[in-house]
Amino acid sequence: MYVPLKGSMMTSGYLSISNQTMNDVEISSIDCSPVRAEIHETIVNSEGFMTMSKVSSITLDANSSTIFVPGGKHVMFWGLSGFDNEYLSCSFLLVDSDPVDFKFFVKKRG
Ligand SMILES: [Cu+2]
Repeated sequence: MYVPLKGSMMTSGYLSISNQTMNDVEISSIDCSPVRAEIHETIVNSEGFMTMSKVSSITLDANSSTIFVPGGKHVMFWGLSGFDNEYLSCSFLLVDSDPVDFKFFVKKRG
């Protein structure tokens, strides 16, 4: 993820996730508190405009992976202006399973 552009409250983060278990895993949401974060997906609507919307959940089949990329799935963050740590701790909340903790590496711009 990148720190927000100057004057912007929002920024986005990208990652890849792999499910190395024998079971399907459903990610219901992300928690990066105290930073507000949501899983989003960029979609092109019927008029050809790019919009993004909150993803209600992501299902990862057993032994599969998914990649968050610009123009696709991403994590949206709010209120990070002035954030000065190298990492942001987050966790994915799973349906029927314990949360998975991980860290975003926070890149400075320019
Ligand atoms: Cu977004």
